[in-house]
Formats: sequence, structure tokens, C-alpha cells
Amino acid sequence: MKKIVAIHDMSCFGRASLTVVIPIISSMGIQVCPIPTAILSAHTQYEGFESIDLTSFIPKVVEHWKKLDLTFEAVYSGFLASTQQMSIVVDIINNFKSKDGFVLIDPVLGDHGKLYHGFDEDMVCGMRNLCENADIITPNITEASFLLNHKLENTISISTAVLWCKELSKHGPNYVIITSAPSKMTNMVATITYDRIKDKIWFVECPKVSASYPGTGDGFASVVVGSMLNGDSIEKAVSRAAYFIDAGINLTYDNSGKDIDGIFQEEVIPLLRKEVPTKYKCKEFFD
Ligand code: PXL
Repeated sequence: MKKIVAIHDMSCFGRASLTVVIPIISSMGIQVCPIPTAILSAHTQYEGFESIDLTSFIPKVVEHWKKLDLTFEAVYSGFLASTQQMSIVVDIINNFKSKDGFVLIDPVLGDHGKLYHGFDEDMVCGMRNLCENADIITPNITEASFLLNHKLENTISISTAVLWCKELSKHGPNYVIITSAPSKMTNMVATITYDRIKDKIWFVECPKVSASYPGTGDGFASVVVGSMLNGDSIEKAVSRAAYFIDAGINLTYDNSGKDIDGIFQEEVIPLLRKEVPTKYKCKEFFD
């Protein structure tokens, strides 16, 4: 059985980070070995959350795992609580990634044009450096703009988002996936993937829903990592992730789920074992 090291926070309430990552990847037949970066009473979008930063604990995990002689087919990081943790992720990659393993960095920084609570320019800079060590990155459009230090205009076009994917890939990753990107149609949202090895752009569009659920980025990246480990191509992995997230969002919306609590993933996880419907297949994008 393949195993993955997942470096994210544990938010005890609100579906985000490890409570999303573990059930999704585990249901795809992969052993998930978490390294918690922080423990929060609830994710940061809930007012009054309490948190403990685990930066000083992580090196102890690393030392113990070295003695256990562990290696992992993938290293996957998400919400990191300090710039120091970003350097520790590089250590984890260097020590534990297996010979043919890969690295997915989900550069969790913000959404809707803003950084999350507690994030600043130093964290953006640290994440930029960390992304140089990735094979795959999955920023949303806000995170892409911060990583590149480009202004995020309301009127950003799909062609600009494609240029951003290519620009991000020059800093290291072979595959750049930008989520929540603009589509040619105003009622749709696009996921754009740049495969630098084949020099191909893929896109898949889903209808916009007038709600915003935290943790969908974590769910998306988790499905991509799981699919790639199961042997899918990047475009197949992105199609599967788009299908899963779109189904989860619609189910939650139709059943009046509270946005802040995240999507009803428990109901849609069985879809991960089903064929991806044609409408989610990635299409090649030509400039
Ligand atoms: O899903 C991203 C995320 C992860 N972890 C924590 C968060 C958020 C988004 O709000 O607050 C703690």
C-alpha cells in the first residue's frame, strides 16, 4: 500500500485541512501519515478560535521517523503556521520522499483577494520558496496573485490566468493548477492546469454557486494527490477533483449546509470510486 505524509493543521471543527485530507485520501486506498502543524479549536474563519502552534514538535517527529527508516510515495503540505514550518517541509521532502515520489504543495494563504487571518508578506515569501520544491502546486487565483505579486483585478481574464500558471511553473513545479479561476462565461468558474513537461494547458469549468465553503481547496488537492498516486494523469486527476468538489458543493447548497462548516464530504466520498462524468473531462486550451 502506498503512503503519503500530509503536513496540515488539525482544525477540530469545520471541515478543513486534516479532517478533509485524511478521509479523502484514505478512501482512495492510500495510507495517510499526518504531521499536524497546529491544532485549532475550529478553522480560522470561526470567530474566537483557539490554537496551538506545533512548530517545535515537528522536528521531533522527523527525528523519530528517520530512526523508523520511513519513506513516502508523496509529500503533501497545506496550511502551515509559520515560515519556520515551511523550511521544515523542505527537510521532510529531502529526508522522506521515495525515489519516484512526488511533492504537492497547496500554498494555503488566502481566498477572495485577501490573506487568511495571521498571514503576512513573510509567509507569502516563505510559501514562494517552498513552492520551488514542488512537483505540483494548487493555488487558488488569490494565492496565485500573492505568489506572483500580481494585482488580482475583478476583471481578470482566462488568458491572464493561463499566463500566471506558466509563470508559476518557471519557479519549479512541473504542474500548476489554479482553482477558482475566471471562465469565458460569467456564470462558470474554471480550473486551469499547466503541464510544463508536455507544454499543454487544460481547463475544466463548473457552474458558480452563490456560496463559499472553506476547505474545498484542501479537498480538491487531496483528490489530485490520491488520483496521481493511483496512476492517473494530471488531467484525469484534476477532472476527478473537479467532479468531487462540484458534487459536494451542490449537495451542500441544495441541503442548506452552513457555508463556514464546509461541504458535506461524507456524502460524496463514495463518488471517488465512480467513473468521472464526461462534463468534467479537462479540455485542452489554446491561446
Ligand atoms: O482550508 C484552508 C484552511 C486550512 N486550515 C485552516 C484554515 C483554512 C481556511 O480558512 O483556517 C486553519
